[in-house]
Amino acid sequence: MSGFKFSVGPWNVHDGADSYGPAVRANISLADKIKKFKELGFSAVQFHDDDAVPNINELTQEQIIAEAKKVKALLDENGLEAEFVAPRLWMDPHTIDGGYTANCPKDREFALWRSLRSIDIANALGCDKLVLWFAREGTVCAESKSAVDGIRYTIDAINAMLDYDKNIKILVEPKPNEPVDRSFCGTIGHVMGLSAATKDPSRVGGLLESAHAILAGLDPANEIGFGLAMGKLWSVHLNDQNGIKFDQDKTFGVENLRQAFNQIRILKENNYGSNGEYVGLDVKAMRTTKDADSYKHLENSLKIAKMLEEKAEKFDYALRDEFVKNRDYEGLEMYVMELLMRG
Ligand SMILES: [Mn+2]
Repeated sequence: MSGFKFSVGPWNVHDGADSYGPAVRANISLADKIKKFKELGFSAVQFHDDDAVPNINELTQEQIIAEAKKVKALLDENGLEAEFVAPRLWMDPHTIDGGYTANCPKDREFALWRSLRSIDIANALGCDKLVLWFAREGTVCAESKSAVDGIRYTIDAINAMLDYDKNIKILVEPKPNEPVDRSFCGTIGHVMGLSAATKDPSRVGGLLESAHAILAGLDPANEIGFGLAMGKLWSVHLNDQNGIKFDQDKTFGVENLRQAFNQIRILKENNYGSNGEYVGLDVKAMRTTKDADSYKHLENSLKIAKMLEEKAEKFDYALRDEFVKNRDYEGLEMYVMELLMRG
């Protein structure tokens, strides 16, 4: 029995289109996805603003809230919670140069408008978390923006969100690159610095994605540990990634099992989830996956996470302490490998 509650986003079941080719699977409706997420054993759903409210730009605030309430009813019918809402700022014609850090003031205003509407949607869905993935907050042409102004604009935008809703919590999801070449806020350490510079650091924390940490050349478990040490790790996107290249969102644990084990272990050791935090699985199906297997990568990620939970439960802390006392790290390492490799 898993001690974690798991969450997932509608984008984790997709048609397989990538930068080099069109869709290869049929689209599945949000209603069907939500029903299936419940069957698979998820407890909550994560949303982009326009996952919950398509055509959001065309609607008034009242219409947006009314549309979001329909999605809330869908969640209630299936016994699922909403975990968070994230403004999808990277897909819009207004944000081709970024959102909060765009050089054009009108585009920065648009980014804030979408963020405040995302808070409205979160309230309608009954959740108090807003996630900001800074997709285009950085540069492709390094001289095109000031990194100093970019971070100051970002702090101003977060402060406006904190003012707008006294209960909203902001979770920043760092990523060092892609689609930008250079991000202004690439790691959980950056996020904690940003949090400290806002008007209410107690409501600004982080979401760590395994693949994003690996893209930064860092260990995801230690990034998780940094957020936990600050008391500000409020969500995770567990997945896997083969080295420093494009963001792959592979099934959790399939590239580096020991690294995956250590992510689960550090979450368990620190009672992650005891304040209602979810373990999000942000994974994508392979392009070769057939329609009938549209959810297989999610099933596999859940299975692997739960199997690693069992391994973490078996981890012998007294034995670890003995190895540490004798400074026998060769022995400790082999113990971990045997724990992972033996049934
Ligand atoms: Mn990713």
